[in-house]
Amino acid sequence: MAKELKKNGDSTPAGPVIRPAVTISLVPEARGGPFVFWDNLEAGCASAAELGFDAVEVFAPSAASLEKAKAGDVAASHGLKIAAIGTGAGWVTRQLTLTSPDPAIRKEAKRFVGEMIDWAATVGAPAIVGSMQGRGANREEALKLLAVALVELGARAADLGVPLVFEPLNRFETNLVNRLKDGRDLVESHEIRNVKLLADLFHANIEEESIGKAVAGLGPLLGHVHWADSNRRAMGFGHTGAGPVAAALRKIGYGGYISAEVLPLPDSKAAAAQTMKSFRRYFPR
Ligand SMILES: [Mn+2]
Repeated sequence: MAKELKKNGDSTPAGPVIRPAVTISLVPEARGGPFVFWDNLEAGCASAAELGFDAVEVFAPSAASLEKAKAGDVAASHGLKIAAIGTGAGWVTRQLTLTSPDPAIRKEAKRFVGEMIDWAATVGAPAIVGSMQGRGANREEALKLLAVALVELGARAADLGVPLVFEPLNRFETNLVNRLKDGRDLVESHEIRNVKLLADLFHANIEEESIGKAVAGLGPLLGHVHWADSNRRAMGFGHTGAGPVAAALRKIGYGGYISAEVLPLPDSKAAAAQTMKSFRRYFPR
């Protein structure tokens, strides 16, 4: 909150601050996935800090692994916050989903995500439910199960003073919630509380008529952004028009992170550096 005022001495509040974050995966089984830094939290944080990021988003095997790694302390030692914690390792490593027809799998998925929520809250961060939504052979039934899970997990996060973040995914990754408006409709129904939406611009590029309009349509329900280009590379390395998206974020007064959930191409540092270049272009401070 140190940058509430414009640097030129104008005392007009500059509005909510948008901050850059970058992903670090600590999940070997996720190799090939869209994460900038890999395997080494300390080294990833050092690079992130050097490049000027404010925070890291961590994709970890479990809440216990984050606790053991003292992930909050490692980030803080580099002057970084934890922007968010991904929960998809439950799917990647154990095929858990919140909408499995098998109640034992659903129960274990809820336990897995619940522990991630609990740990993330200790560093003031939200957990993200993306691939843990699963894909349903019976879509209507799966959507009901998803709503039940989000009611429960949203309440758990609320008790700890953090939101839960839900991420619509493109059609090749789920048949449940593909578009941001569908995500909004879901979390505004079924007594779901304290659940915000994640706008992943790679998914949005596939599913939305207009990414900017879809993002603007979320208003205050927008809780996190995955700042990725059309091909899942760093913004600027594909063909998404970032300008209208940045304008939409400012229009709705978004004050969270834009996080680079992108492929480490041509390499991790180049992807991270390109992300900061696009951040500085579209969100000059
Ligand atoms: Mn994403």
